[in-house]
Amino acid sequence: MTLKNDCFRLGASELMRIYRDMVRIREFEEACPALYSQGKMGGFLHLYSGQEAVGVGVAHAMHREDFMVSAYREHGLILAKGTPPGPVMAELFGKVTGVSRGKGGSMHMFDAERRFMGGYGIVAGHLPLAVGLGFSILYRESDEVVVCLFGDGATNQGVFHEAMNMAALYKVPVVFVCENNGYGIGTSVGRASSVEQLYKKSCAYETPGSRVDGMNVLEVYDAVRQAINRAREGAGPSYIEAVTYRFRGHSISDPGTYRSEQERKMWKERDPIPNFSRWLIDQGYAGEAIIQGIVEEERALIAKAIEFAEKSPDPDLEELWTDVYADA
Ligand SMILES: Cc1ncc(C[n+]2csc(CCOP(=O)(O)OP(=O)(O)O)c2C)c(N)n1
Ligand SMILES: [Mg+2]
Repeated sequence: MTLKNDCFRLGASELMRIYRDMVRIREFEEACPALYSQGKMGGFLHLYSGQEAVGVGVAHAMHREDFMVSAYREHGLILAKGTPPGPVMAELFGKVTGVSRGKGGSMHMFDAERRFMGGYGIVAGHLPLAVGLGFSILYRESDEVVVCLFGDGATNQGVFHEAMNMAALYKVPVVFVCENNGYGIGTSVGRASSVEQLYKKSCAYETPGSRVDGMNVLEVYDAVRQAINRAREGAGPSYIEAVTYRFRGHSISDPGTYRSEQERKMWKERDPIPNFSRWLIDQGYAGEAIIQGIVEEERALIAKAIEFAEKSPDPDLEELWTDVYADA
């Protein structure tokens, strides 16, 4: 992997924030399995470890007022969009202080203030929502952009094609980002998709498609920022396939036995975090002590988030009747 900072030439402080954000997600995700085993979290739990370079590269390429919409593997994405770890952890604990007041859990996180518009459990079900959100931007004659993230499995759904068609037809400001982690649960891309280079699926809609190394945060950043600029200028949607890997099973209950040890090892060597920290050191942006200090700070931040979640109250029973309809 070659990390290059010659496209948008990011400054030292942004590069260090990128590193910190990836570490925050890893520390958050790696704290979850033990808490789940202790019965502190319930329901599904889909972890993002390994895919941090995609979420963080995307989030850094966005403006604060741009919208992010994603599938259910989204703890890392909402953190990358700027939501503090406390309310994200509290959501996993089902507490009232959670981002969705404890009613959404792992798959249905939402932070309208930071323009993280969910967290959806139906594979590809959120793509039309992203297009609708994009259409509302056109309607309001505003210059925000929507970035819609989804898995490789979503590209085999009919609704993926409907969304791509409508977005291109109306030149909607949406950037579609496919996180191709090689599997939909235990089914490899090659067994589910007639086309393995998933970026090619956008050509039917005359939407520019490209493939990037999803373990390389700067490559993701460059591609997404270019696509966002294009959308903001009114030129319509783009589609980016980021090739990545999840280090853990599909969900907490998946031991992942369908993947060979050799495959896992190969991808672990491509871990986006140590590769980026090595690059930061080699390029003179930081020394070992600063890199290690960031890990310790983020670990402490996650410990505080866990404490916040533990101490927070459960939702009141009355909460069962609220947030059922938008105006209720
Ligand atoms: C419409 C629909 N069909 C099936 C499922 C069951 N399901 C949950 S996750 C998943 C795999 C999706 O894989 P992918 O889109 O690659 O996302 P990843 O889990 O790899 O991030 C499936 C089939 C679902 N949630 N929704
Ligand atoms: Mg997948």
